[in-house]
Amino acid sequence: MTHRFGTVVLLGPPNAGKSTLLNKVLGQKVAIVSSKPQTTRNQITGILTEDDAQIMFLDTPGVHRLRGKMNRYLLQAAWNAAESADVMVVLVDAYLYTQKPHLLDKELQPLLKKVATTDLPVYIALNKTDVIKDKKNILPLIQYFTKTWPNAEILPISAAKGEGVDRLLESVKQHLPECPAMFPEDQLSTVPLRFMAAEIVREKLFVGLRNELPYTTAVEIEDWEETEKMTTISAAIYVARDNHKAMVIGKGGQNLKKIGHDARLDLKQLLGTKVHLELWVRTRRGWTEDVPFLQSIGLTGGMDM
Ligand SMILES: Nc1nc2c(ncn2[C@@H]2O[C@H](COP(=O)(O)OP(=O)(O)OP(=O)(O)O)[C@@H](O)[C@H]2O)c(=O)[nH]1
Ligand SMILES: [Mg+2]
Repeated sequence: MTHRFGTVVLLGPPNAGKSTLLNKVLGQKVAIVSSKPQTTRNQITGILTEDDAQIMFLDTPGVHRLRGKMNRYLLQAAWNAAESADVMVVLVDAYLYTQKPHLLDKELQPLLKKVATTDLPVYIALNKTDVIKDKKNILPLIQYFTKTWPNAEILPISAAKGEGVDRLLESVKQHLPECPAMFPEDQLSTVPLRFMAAEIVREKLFVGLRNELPYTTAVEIEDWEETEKMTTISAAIYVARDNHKAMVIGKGGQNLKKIGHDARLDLKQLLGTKVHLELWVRTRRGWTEDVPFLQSIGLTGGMDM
């Protein structure tokens, strides 16, 4: 039997469902998900092991046009991932574009050049089809992509429901080089556990905090101690301004309590032990522009990962 191994990069605008797709493919959560755009900030890997293939997926930050140092790093992480892949899967929120077709050109412009000039096989996954009631509405999107990206193959999917995902997997697999598996079959990711733990806390900030606040928060694990039955984790939540501290903590500590509670449940599952989680909110003024700090929390544009 032929065995294949290769890398598939998931690219697309923010909020398209890239991380949802990665988790669905693996059948386990390795990437955090929220209804807010720009949830993913690093290159996240997920390893799928099957009898005839092992596929390394690279989940990336959504490709967008925003100013600032952190956003430049986010974009760089996505492009670096694309450079190292064998296949490119571009995910788009098809439901959004059936509602607002005028956003198509605007949101996909930054991806267009990459897709048009790549030698890699490209798949466009029209995602969120589960919420498109009248499937006829997908046709204009297929026409749009056939015209603008003639080198790509188009597949409607629902990452959340898993519809079309097997077909996508079978298609991408055919393009991977013949090669033995590179990772043990039970390895799900190359992302360190400590980083995953920080991500879980960050997900709860994205889900639990309102408005723009999550975009100026970051999480760093400060201390980690484990025994067979218990993991004790101390994590810092960084905010960019003093007055954000009170907003994260909430009235009577309500927000922070909920964030801690929800994060602890996920951490318990991830680590398979009881978890004691301590959260500290710290101010680091203007951290989104502070390059050494960005590097210290792993936002280096995917350079060192
Ligand atoms: N209805 C529906 N919702 C979906 C589907 N896939 C993703 N979503 C939702 O879309 C939102 C964004 O999903 P993510 O997986 O975080 O999207 P992303 O592309 O990783 O976003 P960034 O990391 O911000 O670039 C979440 O609320 C998901 O639950 C889908 O197939 N159907
Ligand atoms: Mg994501």
